[in-house]
Amino acid sequence: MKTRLLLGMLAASLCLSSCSKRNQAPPTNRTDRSSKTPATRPADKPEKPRIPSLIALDLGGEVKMMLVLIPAGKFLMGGEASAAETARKFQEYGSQESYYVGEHPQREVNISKPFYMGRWEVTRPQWRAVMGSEPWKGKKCDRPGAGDIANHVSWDDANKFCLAISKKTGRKFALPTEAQWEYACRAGSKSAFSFGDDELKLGLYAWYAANALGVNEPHPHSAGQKHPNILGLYDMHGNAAEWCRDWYAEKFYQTAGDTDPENTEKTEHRVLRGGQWDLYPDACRSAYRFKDAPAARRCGYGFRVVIAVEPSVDLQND
Ligand SMILES: [Ca+2]
Repeated sequence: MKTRLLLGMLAASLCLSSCSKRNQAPPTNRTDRSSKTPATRPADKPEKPRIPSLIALDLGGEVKMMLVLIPAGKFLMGGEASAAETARKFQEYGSQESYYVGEHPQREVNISKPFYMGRWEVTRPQWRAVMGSEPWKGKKCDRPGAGDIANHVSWDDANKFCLAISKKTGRKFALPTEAQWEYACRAGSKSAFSFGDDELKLGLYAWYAANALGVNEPHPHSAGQKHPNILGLYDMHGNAAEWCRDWYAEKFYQTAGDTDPENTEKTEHRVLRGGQWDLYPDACRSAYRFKDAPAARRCGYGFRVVIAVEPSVDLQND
């Protein structure tokens, strides 16, 4: 009886695929795709070249900058939990609800164009190759083990770098908007961090208070030592805080447009994202926003850059 039942189920299961095909109505007109699509593409319609997922731009002196392709798409921008819940979750670090209100309301944002983003925060060799200077030299965090991240740079400095590297390479470099930054950081995730919600895993992906400042390493660390996110971007959480293109406004998310939002309305501060080597996990979350004056230079401040996929597309520098 059991055998018969099994055979019956097997027959039924096979029938799900083969019988349904038999029962399909035949093509009723000549627009059926399989009968029209030629085996090869006509010679006058060449296949569109594939966009490389990683490019390396030569900055001279054997210094290169690698940039990762970030596809266009939609995502939920902003706090993964309410400001009150986030404050409760991170209360052991002295968190307060007011730290997180700027992350709300969480909203769907459309990043309408693909772009390339620096695989790493801008490094010291890259900065030297473009600017010929060393803004971190002699600062309190310039000490053995400080690694190769270009830090102690202001927003104004970072913007000058973008202008100079654009001139050098012929590509239009810019700082990412904070929407581009969070989209790239999240890499499809909706959790507190790009790898999930478990802050105990943060040390695998980030230099932050527990494994930098807290172990007497009060400085950024060299690029690419931790795990990248799923897009291949390193140190989006922690290490250097990253300047973004927008002016900071705490209520910007309440009024910003849904497609490629950017706050171009002047305020006293520019946006920083990703937390930094001396901050707690709450400030290294994908959604966390903070700010400083455009001229502020601090040991924790660095940046990464973006360029358009098509060289002809303009990315605005202020
Ligand atoms: Ca960072």
